[in-house]
Amino acid sequence: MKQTAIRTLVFSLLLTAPAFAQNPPQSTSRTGTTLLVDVDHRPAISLDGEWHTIVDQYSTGIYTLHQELRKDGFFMNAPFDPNGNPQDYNFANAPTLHVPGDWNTQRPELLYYEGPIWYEKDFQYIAAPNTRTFLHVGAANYRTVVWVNTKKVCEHEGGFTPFDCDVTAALHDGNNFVVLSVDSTRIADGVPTLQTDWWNYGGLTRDVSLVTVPSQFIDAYDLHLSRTDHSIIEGYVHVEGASAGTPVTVTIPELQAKVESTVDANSRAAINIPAKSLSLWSPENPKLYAVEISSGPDRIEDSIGFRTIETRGTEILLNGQPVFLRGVSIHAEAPYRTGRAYSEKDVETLLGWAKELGCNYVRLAHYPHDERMTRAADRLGLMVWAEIPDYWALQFDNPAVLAKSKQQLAEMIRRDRDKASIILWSVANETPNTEARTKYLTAMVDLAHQLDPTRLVTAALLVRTEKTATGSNKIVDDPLGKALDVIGVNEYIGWYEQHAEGADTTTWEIRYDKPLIMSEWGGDAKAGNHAPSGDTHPALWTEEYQAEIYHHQIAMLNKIPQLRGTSPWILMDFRSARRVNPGLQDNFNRKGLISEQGVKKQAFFVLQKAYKDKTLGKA
Ligand code: GCB
Repeated sequence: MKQTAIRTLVFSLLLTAPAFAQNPPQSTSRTGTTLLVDVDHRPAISLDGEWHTIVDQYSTGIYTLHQELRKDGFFMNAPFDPNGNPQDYNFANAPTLHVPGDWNTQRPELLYYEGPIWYEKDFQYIAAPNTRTFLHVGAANYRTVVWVNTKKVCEHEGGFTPFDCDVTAALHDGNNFVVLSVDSTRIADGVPTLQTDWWNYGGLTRDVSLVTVPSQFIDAYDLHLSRTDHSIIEGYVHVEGASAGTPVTVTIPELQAKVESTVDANSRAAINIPAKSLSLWSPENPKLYAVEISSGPDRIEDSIGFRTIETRGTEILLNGQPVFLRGVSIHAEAPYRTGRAYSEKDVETLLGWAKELGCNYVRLAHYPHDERMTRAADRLGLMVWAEIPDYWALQFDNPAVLAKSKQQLAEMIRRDRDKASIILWSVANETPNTEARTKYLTAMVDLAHQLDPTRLVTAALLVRTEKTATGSNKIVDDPLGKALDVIGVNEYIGWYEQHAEGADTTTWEIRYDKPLIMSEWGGDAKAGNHAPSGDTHPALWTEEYQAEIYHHQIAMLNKIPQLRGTSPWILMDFRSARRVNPGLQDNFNRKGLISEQGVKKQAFFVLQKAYKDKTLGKA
């Protein structure tokens, strides 16, 4: 079979250099038609575990001394022969790193490392007739090149979305090996770009597996509740490689529903399922249905909840009913051990804390989290704001960067469109208000709507402040607001501006007739750092002062009539290279309600009370 690397993921099969700054990839376009979905429900050979690794600070594995591309690079995985030609590497006895997992927290000497690291793993494989096999990478930060048995099979840019390389033609029966170069170098034209307020955890941060599918396989579907008729599930199934007329069957056993359809000339079958006694998904009733989709020899199973989400004026309507989002922002930082979160245990802990707070919603900042997180949100009944790392000052006038953002948005939507929990796609966080930015992000909003017309699109905006006689007036009029369904706003009254009491004299003017979510607010406290008892003016960085910020913010937020949700910053302290104040920060952003070691700060209980008593937001 001809080797066909996935066209939407492969920038160029000829381009072999992983030191990408010199070799910017061709811009990509995504159709999503040959990518795998629902991978966590498909049978797979896991390649998780120990991988041999080589830290390659100078990209020696790819470049000669004159910076030419090597033909005998590390991707050849040549066996070391002490009597042969001198060879500067030897995967066979190279130290290992665990996959999944960032490299920074696995070896003390890699904590600050940014650059390329090579990964190698041997595995056994026996081909099955009429199938295709993909190497699935859950996420690799930031740029990755993959070789199988010395053949280059794909490249991917973007640290938080999955990719699947077609490795069918590169594999043979018996012993095989895969070599990946993962380069975490921050680049100006990357998404995100050079500055972020989180740790640049590098490596194969999520699961890696081999997934074999029939040569004609289900590669995309969208099954959702009709907004106009709550007794109809509608959508489509796409079968890669299927010619017009190929049958598709969708079954929901619990509803005794079985629908047969056929694909059209675009390999896509329209689906319409009458579902009268449907139990709708909501935080109070996170009902998921087992759904089976089959076409020819391919069959997949999924767990899907059915609900609608829309806006009416300044209301957010879940299943037609107004809803208030009681939330918290969460980074994919692993509790207790630190590092990138990836396991069921990480997810259980983080979302368990969100439930304990009384949340019905979480903002998964600032990039797509592990799929376990959105699956768990589905099961636990947490509505989700899902985001791509269009963060701060991207190169908004660079079309190649826009292509990267679009690719990441498409990958996120492709992976997660089957999750009822996700109600909001966010296209950006705190971007500068410039014409180039507005044009760029409006294109992103349009793409989100086009790829998924069933959900709402948002972004976290910055606000303008005007002084008033008694305090200040916050004006929300960022022109990007025109394109959004829901306006997100970040503000830090009591931390980056004014004292906590400043919230009492702040008024809000929202110049959009749309729902508003206060997507960030809060302040830092070092767990265990307390003000003296009876201190009526606790100092910054104490738990008491952080709690005070929460008290004043809650009172202020309740006065904003069109407020429909909040996700204060943030559930847990997280590692950040920008936070270098010794003794207080030590490379952690301390705005967590909980420390990275699981210690709850006073503000946790302030917010918990407001959420549980429903004294923040409408009941
Ligand atoms: C923000 C950013 C967030 C930062 C936070 C902070 O507005 O969106 O990523 O971590 O402020 O702590 O400054």
